[in-house]
Amino acid sequence: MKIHFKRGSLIASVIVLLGTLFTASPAGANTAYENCDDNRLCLYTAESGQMKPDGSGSAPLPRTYEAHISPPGYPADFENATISFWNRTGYWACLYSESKWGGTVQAVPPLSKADGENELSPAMKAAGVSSHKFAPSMALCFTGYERCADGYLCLFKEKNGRGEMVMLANDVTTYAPTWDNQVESVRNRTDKIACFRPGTASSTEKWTTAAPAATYSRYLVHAGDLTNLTAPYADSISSHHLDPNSDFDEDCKP
Ligand SMILES: [Ca+2]
Ligand SMILES: [Ca+2]
Repeated sequence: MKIHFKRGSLIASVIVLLGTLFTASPAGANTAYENCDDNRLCLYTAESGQMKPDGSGSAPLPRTYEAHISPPGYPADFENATISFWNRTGYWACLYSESKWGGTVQAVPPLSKADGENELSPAMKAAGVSSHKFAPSMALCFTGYERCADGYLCLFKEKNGRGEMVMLANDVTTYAPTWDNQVESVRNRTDKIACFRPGTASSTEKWTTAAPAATYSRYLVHAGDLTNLTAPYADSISSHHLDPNSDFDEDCKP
């Protein structure tokens, strides 16, 4: 009887202690890094895994994403609203200051919180987190070329295949105003040579370089290649055609 009585007291004490723990925080407040399940990236609107009160009286929930969901942007209430994060996935979480994985980059290591050296950077705080993706390595946070599907010529508005992308399968004689003179990198996953022009298909415009002094009517990106565009081609191409490469001496000739 004595033994049973002692066990009973011990269990009762533990229950009282647990009760104390669970009722410790006042209603409506939230403690650090709550509501983040395993294998999720959780984005919080205040420092150290806290959520900014939303005026409803109950604690708002963080935004949480499974490791296969890499959104090009967030709903209005979460746009530029991230202040801290918990990456509970096994991937690097790549945070971007612009939508469509553009702008400033912050690579968050797997299984890390926004503490110490992993704090959201001042640059990112100023510009605001606007999109994210998951990557198997830190380096892959700094490129977006993987989005280009096989068989397409892909144009990107930022260097390294980042920012807005368009995938094309055919010749384009005149780029739309939203793309004209705005391409900064290219990936060619067609089986043809991509021949970029400084003007429209019918234009006689040429690029000129000073050292060496030369003029170019085409800029070539071979099948399977990817590249950043440098001067004078960056932010300058206005049309392209795809050359089947059946006549080596005549590649991309006007
Ligand atoms: Ca932003
Ligand atoms: Ca142009």
